[in-house]
Amino acid sequence: SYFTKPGVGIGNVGLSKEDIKTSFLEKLFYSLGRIPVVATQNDFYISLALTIRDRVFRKYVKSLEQYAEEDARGVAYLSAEYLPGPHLGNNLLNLEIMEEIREALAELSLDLDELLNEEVEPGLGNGGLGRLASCYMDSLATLGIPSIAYGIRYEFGIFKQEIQNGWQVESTDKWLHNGNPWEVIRPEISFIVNFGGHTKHRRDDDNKLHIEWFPDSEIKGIAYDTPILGYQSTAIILRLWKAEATESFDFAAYNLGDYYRAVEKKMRSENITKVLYPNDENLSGKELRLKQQYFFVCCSLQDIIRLQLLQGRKLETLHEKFTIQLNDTHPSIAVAELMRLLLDEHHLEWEEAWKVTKNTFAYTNHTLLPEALEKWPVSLLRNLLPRHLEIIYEINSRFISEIREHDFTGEQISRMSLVDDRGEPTIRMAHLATVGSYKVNGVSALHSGLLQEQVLQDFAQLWPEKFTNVTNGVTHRRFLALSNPRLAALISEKIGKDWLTHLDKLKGLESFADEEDFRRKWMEVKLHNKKNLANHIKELTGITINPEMLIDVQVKRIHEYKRQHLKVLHILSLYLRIKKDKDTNIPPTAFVFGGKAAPGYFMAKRIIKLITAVGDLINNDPEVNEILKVVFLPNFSVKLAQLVYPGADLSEQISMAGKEASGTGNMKFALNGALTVGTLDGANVEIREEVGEENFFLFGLTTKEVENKKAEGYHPYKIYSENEKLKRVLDFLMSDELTNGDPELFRPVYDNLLNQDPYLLLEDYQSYVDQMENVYKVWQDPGKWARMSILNVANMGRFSSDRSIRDYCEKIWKVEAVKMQSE
Ligand code: 26M
Repeated sequence: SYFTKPGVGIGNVGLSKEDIKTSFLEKLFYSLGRIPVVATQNDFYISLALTIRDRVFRKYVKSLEQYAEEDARGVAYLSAEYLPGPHLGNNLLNLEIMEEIREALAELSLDLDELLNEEVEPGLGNGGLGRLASCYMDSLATLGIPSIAYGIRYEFGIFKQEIQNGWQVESTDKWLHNGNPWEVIRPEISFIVNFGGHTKHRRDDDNKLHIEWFPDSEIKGIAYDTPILGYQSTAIILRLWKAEATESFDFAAYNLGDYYRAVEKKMRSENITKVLYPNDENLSGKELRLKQQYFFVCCSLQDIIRLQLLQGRKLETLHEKFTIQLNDTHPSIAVAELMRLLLDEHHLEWEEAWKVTKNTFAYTNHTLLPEALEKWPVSLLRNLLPRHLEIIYEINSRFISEIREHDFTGEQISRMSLVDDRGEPTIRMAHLATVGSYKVNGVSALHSGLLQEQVLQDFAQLWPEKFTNVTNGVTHRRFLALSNPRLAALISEKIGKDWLTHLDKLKGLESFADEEDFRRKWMEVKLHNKKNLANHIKELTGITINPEMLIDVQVKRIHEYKRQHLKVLHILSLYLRIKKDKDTNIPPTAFVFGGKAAPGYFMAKRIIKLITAVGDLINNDPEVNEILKVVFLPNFSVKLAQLVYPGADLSEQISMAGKEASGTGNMKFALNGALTVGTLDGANVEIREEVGEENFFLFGLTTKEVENKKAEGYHPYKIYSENEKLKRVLDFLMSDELTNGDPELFRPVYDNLLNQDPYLLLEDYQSYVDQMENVYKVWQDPGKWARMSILNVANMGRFSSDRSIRDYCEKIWKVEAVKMQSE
C-alpha cells in the first residue's frame, strides 16, 4: 500500500484536536496567506474546509486502493442534478469530530456554528430528484459500494428566490462566488464533445459499412471532483463536468485576425454548463438543455471507458465491470452514445455493442406526469446529434421487428415506438431508456405499479422481468443526526448509537412510547427545535410565531398537483370560522410554506401570491393572529430544510393520489417526529403501513377512485354549489379583502378550480377539513400526540437510503460492498 511505503510523506492528517488546530492555522497561513488577526469569517471557513477535505481525500485514496485490489464491480450514477447541501457539517459528523472541532475553534476564539453558516450550498438541482441522488451518494459511501457519480458543474444553480410584495422574484445563484474549497479540478481528465455536422456512409473492400460523423463544433469537458464522505467509512467522488472552449475552436478566426469573434465563439461554447434549467418549465425544444444532457453523458461515458481500458479490460465486458444508473431520462441519450462509442470509435459489431449496452444501463423513472416525460424533436436531434439520430432509428427498427413477432397490435406497436410521429416527430426518451436498459424501476410501490399499468404498460407486458420497484429513502445521518442533534442524543441515550448505520434499530424506541418521562423529554426536544425555527422565521420574514403553536408545514416545489392551494382553502375556512365566532376551539397554529415555483409556471407563481396574501390578511388581523399565523419561507434549500423538519409538528403530504411518484420530504418529517396528514400517494402509502394507520392522518380519494371519478365525468362546480361552507371559502378568493380590489388577482385560481379542477381539490376538500379536525383533537391530547410522534420515528427504519441502496445492489446492480481495511 502507498500508505505504508517507506519515505512516503503523507503529512499530518490526524483527527485529534491538536492536529486539526495545527492544520487549520497552516491552511490559513499557507493556502490563503492570512494570519488570524486579519482573516475574515470566510477565510476561516475556507481554512477549516480545506483541513477537513485533506482528511476526506485520505479516506478516498485508501478506498481506491482497496477497490483496485479486489477488482470489484462498480456503479456509475448518471444524474443531471445533485443537491448535496452544505458539506462541512456532514463531513464533521461522518468523521465523528464535531465536538473536537468545536473546542479547537473555541480555543482560537472562533464559533463553529458561525463558520458552518458561511457555507453556500451547491444548488445543482430542482428538488426531490437531485436531493435523492445526494442521499444515495451518502449511502453508497457509507456502505462501501465501489461507485462514482457524474453530473454537470453548473456555474449558476437553481435560482435564488426572494419574495417582494408577495410575489416570487428570481435572481442568479452565484454559489461559486466565494470560491469552492470542496472541489479539485482535474485538468488531465478532460474529453472532447462534438456537435452538429453530418455523417458519411461508405463501404470498404469487404463491403463492410463504415459510418463517420463529421461534426461542425467541439467543446472540451473538464472534470471537477468533490469527495463525498460516508459515515465511519470511505469517500466516493462526485465528478462534475465543466464546458470549456478547445484550443482549436478559434483557429479560423485568428487566421482572419478576428480576435473578438473568436472570443465570442469561446464564450458561446462555454454556455453549456452556465445554468441549471428549472424543471416544470416547458423544456421541449430547448436546444441548450439537450446540449447539456449530451455533454455530460459523453464525458462520463468516455471516462468510464477510460477506466475500463486502464484496468486492461476489453469493452466487450464493460457490463461485467460497470453498471450505469440513469437518474430519470435526463441522461438517456447515453444509450445512443454508448452505441456510437462502441460502434464507431471502438469498432464493435452492432450485435455485440447492443448486448453490452443493454446489459450496462438501468433506468429509474421519477414521474408519471405526461407533461414531464421528455421528448426531443427529431429535427433538433438531426441538427445537433445526427449520428445519434441514425442510431436511435436503427435501435427502433430492430426493436419493432422484434415486437412484431409477439402478439402486439398495430396500435400497441405505434404506442411503443421510440418515434412519436403523430404530430411533429419526436423521440420518446423514456422508451429509449427502457429499451436500452436491463432494469427499469419506479420510486415507490404505488408508483412502480402505475408505471407498469400506465406509461410503460406495453413494455411491462413484453418484458415483465425487466420491471421492479425500489422505494426511495433518505439519509438519516444528515436529516436526523446532523440536523436534529438533540433528538439524536435522546434516541442514542435510550437505544445506543447503532441506528446511525442500521436505522431499523429505531424500532427499539417503541417500548418507550408509553413512558411518561420519555414522552416529556421527547416533547421538550421538539419545543426546543420549534423555538429555533421560530427564531429563524422571525429573522427571515419578520413574522413572530409562538413556539407553543402547532407548527403545520408544507415545503416542496410549488405545483398544482401537490395542492398547496388545498391547504390555503383549509386556512381560509378557519379564518372565516374565527371571524364569525371568536370562540372556536381551533388550536393556535402556524402554517409554514416554502418552495420555489418554476419561473415560467404561471399558476404556481399565483399560488405563492395567494399564500402571502392570505398571510398578510391573517397575520395583521388582531382578531385572528393570536390563533393563526401564515408564513412563506423564502428560498427553500437543503440548508433551510435541515432547520425546518426538526421544528415541524405536522407534515402536509396532500398531493392528488397517483401524481407524486414518491416524495421524500414525507420521510424526513416523520423521521423528525412530525405526524403526517396525507393522501394515499407515493411513499405515503408505505409510510402509513409502517407506522400504523392509527398513527397517520389519512384523507382523500385513492388512485382508483380518482380514475373512476375522472372517467364518470367530474363536475367541481356541482361540489361548489352544494357545499355552503366551501362556497364561502372559494368566493373569498375573489373578495376585496384578499385581492385588495384587484378582481383579476386570483381569478385564474378560482376559475380553474370551479371549472376544471384537474387535481380534484374540491372533491377532496371535505375529507381534508374533517381529518384536520381530527388532527386538532389529537393535538389537544399532548400525551397521545407524543406517543404517535415516537411511534412514527420508531417505524422509519425502512426509509433510510441505506435500505434503498441495498435494494439497488441486490435487485438491480448485483454489486457488493468492499470491506475497508483499517489503517
Ligand atoms: C415538467 C413540466 C411540467 C410540469 C412538471 C414537470 C416535471 C415534474 C416532475 C418534471 C420533472 C419531474 O420529475 C422529476 C422529479 O423531480 N421527480 C421527483 O423525484 C423524486 C425522487 O424520486 C420523487 O420523490 C418525487 O415524487 C418526484 O416528483
